[in-house]
Amino acid sequence: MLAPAAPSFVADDAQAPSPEQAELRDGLLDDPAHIDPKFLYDALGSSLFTAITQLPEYYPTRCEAEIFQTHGQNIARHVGPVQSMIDLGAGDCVKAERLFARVRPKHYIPIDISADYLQAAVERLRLSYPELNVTPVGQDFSQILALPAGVPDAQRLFFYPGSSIGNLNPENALAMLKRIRAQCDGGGLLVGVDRVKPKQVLEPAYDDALHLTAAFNLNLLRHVNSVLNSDFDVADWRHVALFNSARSRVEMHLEAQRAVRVSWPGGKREFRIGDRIHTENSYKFTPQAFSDLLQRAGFQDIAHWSDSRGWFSVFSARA
Ligand code: AVI
Repeated sequence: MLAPAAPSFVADDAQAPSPEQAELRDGLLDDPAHIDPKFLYDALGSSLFTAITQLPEYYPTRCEAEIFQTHGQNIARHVGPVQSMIDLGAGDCVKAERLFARVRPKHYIPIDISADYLQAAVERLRLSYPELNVTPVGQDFSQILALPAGVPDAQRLFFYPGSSIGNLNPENALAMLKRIRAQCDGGGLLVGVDRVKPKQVLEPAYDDALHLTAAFNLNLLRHVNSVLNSDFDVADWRHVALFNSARSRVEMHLEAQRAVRVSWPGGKREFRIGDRIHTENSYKFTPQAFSDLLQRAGFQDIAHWSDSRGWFSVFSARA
């Protein structure tokens, strides 16, 4: 028997925007326009971010490494025994790898929106740690945190380093912490948090002399073009980074350098010279403010460690 003809609604469905396209279109049509920072991380964006972490101006990665180097033993003691280490936004997995010797997980679950980028890192880890059970997950965990079947539910450690939690607005950060806590099953969370400091330190970290952060921000437009089939020309835009002290966050924007018309299938938007697209917030916390946030999410037994300059903190908290 012949297979039935394809139903006629298939053609219409093929035209419907994907959820990502709809999200981008809605953000571009908003006033002011905005694009979610997750679109910074295509393969090139992820490589650019790795390069940013090596810049002299971008202190968070080095400060966090210093904390693990100096206080690793005390941190591991507070964390306690770990069966499964769940790495949120794992990227190249290097930060978690540095902790393996201290926390000795049996299962490692790196989760990252950029699945391709993760795959290369996982292949490397499997060679270096043949006994470690590695289960990579390509997922945007900002909305739903779905762990693969088979992750033991006892002694889970959620690892959320690099101050990535600062890229969520306060309401979403609280929701994320609550989701993590709900899946901790009596385990805990180890999270890196960037601290409030003078804008003379903050702004160069997001607007470096080599213009790597500018390239990282502008590359988002290329990623958007590939997802939305839009016609952004990177040369029409410039990178802007500023510290908004009232909101305790560094903001990244893309600013139109001339009048620009951007089109995509089924839509368009005109920008005047100087109009901005808001692309990222990076919230900065005092230790007290972050400790309060953890408590509001239901965590207890909260401890934190800082680098020698007090620029960055690592918090350990139990569910
Ligand atoms: C990934 N995240 C914590 C970085 C930050 O510092 O907010 C992203 C970044 N944006 C510009 N430079 C780095």
